[in-house]
Amino acid sequence: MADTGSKREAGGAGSDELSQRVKRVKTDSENGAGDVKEHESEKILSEFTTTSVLSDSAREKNIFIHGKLADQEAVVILEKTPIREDTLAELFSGSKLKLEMRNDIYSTYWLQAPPQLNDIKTTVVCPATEKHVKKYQRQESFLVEETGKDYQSITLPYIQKQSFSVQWVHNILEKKAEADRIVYEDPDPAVGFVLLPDFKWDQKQVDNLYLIAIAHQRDIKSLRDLTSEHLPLLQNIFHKGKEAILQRYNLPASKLRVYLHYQPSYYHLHVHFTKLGYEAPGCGVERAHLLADVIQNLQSDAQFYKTRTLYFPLRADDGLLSKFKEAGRL
Ligand code: DD3
Repeated sequence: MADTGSKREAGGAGSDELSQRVKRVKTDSENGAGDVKEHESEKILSEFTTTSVLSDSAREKNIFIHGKLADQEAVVILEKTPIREDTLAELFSGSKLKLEMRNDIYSTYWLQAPPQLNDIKTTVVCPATEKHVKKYQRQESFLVEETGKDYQSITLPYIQKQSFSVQWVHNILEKKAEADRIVYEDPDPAVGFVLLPDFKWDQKQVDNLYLIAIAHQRDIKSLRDLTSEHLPLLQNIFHKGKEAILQRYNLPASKLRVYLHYQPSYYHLHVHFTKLGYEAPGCGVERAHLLADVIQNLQSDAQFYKTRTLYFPLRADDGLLSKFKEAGRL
């Protein structure tokens, strides 16, 4: 890949990248294997009817919509993508301008970009559960203090009872989905992992790079399960993940934020790799734990994450928050 300037194009992002992506549309209930054909997915949103707008952000230029897709509950997420330096020439030469106003040396316009530069990144969750709908509803959040004992008596029973589906994670590990998006894999069952772009990332510029490393081991739910036993796995993800990102995207470790979430949004061990300076959702101090710190903490205390009090935000409608309230911990 040629380095064409200060803003590199992200590797693997060709002109038919969007069509590559829609080919992979599938649902949990299909248990992995049923790809929707490209021509079928082109029009699926023409049948979408809006129930309500769950949230939107003028600053982030996105909107989360709850609605119905052929009698099934669905969540659709629309997001305008950043303007890329490598498309500027095409944008200036291929667009029409409509004057809005002129005043002295100032003038404003509406630029009508050619369709290929006007993509809106779209995520469809269908059939969506109540949980999916709630996840995107704007909500107040509360900081919870979870001791090691609270984890055993409140959080663990709750997550076991919920049995959140990680079918999509297994699909990735088994190459039933997104196999063509894998950036790096170490297939070792004990210390191996799959590194691939998180689907929040449009992969069109490295500025908002976001990859996830998913462990091959399936029995680690979260940070709370980690002990010094897992150091070889964590160090392997840390070193080989950074190396793979340097190779593919030409980004050195000094430009990366490598961290775990607690609470995670899915209970299968994974590590986030985002570009430093990109304020990815969930990278704040109340949820993110730097992998480098996690490794050091486990090196000095094998049981660190089993015994420490951990703090994390929960949304007002989160079932786990009710459990903490019932236990008089909030
Ligand atoms: C998810 C967290 C999870 C709704 C939404 C997202 N990266 C994923 C399926 C495939 C993926 C992800 C759950 C779900 Cl919008 C419910 O995220 C995924 N594939 N974050 C990739 N590459």
